[in-house]
Amino acid sequence: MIKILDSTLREGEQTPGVYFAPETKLKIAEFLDHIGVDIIEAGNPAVDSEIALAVTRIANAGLKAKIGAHSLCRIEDVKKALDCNVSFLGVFLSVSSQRLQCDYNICLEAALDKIVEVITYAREQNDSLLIRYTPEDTVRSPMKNVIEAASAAVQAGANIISIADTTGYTTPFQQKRSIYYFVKILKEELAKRELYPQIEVHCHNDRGLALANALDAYRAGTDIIDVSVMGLGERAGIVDLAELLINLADLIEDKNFWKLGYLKDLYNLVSEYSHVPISPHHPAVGKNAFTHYAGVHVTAMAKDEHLYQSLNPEILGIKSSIALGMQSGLTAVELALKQIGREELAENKYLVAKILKQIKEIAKRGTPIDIDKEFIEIIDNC
Ligand code: HCA
Ligand code: CU
Repeated sequence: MIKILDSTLREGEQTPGVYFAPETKLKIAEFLDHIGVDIIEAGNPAVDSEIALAVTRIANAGLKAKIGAHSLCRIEDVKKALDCNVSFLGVFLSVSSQRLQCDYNICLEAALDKIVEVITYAREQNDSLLIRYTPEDTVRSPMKNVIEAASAAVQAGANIISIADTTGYTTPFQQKRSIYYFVKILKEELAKRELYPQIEVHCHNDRGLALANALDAYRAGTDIIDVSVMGLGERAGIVDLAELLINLADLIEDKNFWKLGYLKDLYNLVSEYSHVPISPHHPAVGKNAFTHYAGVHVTAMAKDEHLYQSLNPEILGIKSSIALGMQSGLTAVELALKQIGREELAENKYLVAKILKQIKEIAKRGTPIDIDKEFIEIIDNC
């Protein structure tokens, strides 16, 4: 069964301007736990003592999900992470040629030594800790380096190797540049060495392909996929939690495995505290995700919702709705009258036409018409 790692509290908090207070983080973590996320990456405790406090609180909150800390590949940082009582530790160190040369100024052997030293240390501290090693910027690193680093990490005690598309470079249609290829090759090469870690993918959205790449990785047999609420993260962010779950739910047997009904409240909470608005046309959770507008659509929907919906809004705890405006037809007015409990007025065809004319006039201002408020005023004026 595919596992989900949510990184709203770590990668998501790397969105410029975003800050979540510890109590907000706990609330977000509780929602993620209700939904059925497997791992919650709660922060990098070495960044700030308040982050360490939040990670500790979440780790001690008795949630079902594994609670994880993110850490540079340094013993002093790993110590801070383990002090938070986490059950998951993610350490990262790039083995790309550029990074080894211009940044760390070390050779591959020295990088491997560091990886082994840090992971051995973490494993010695805790037998049951889930340890992930990420060769950051995996997909732009020489495959040979990635295989060496991953093998060394697993032999030192890592359970998971994450393939990070740190810069959103992969694309499903170019074989050697696809995450599908990376998952397959890495699994095969490690299996040749009799190493069988879980494989995770971390897809950034710089090219708008994060979700496509995550699904490509699923097809290749990845074990874990990283996400965040609203895809929050550095630059263009990562895979969006809701978008991934509605797609995976179609592919797995138990359609109710994830409790998607909590998504909307979680998104509203994260949007409120991150000050990042939810796009109205965001799949599954946006205001318009199940709102029907043009006359032809609304008339068809009144007969059978499947005609313009391939997703069932009920699994998300949402009801489909209609919008009123320039594109509306008479059916929309009749449905809006029903919505406000005045369906008897729909008998008066002359009145319905007059209301529609009025709606189209108001629509020219270019903002939505609220059925439960402004529509009532329109009726009163007709
Ligand atoms: C970062 C980079 C990272 C790390 C992912 C990981 C990436 O912000 O530190 O450690 O698995 O995209 O490579 O998010
Ligand atoms: Cu990232």
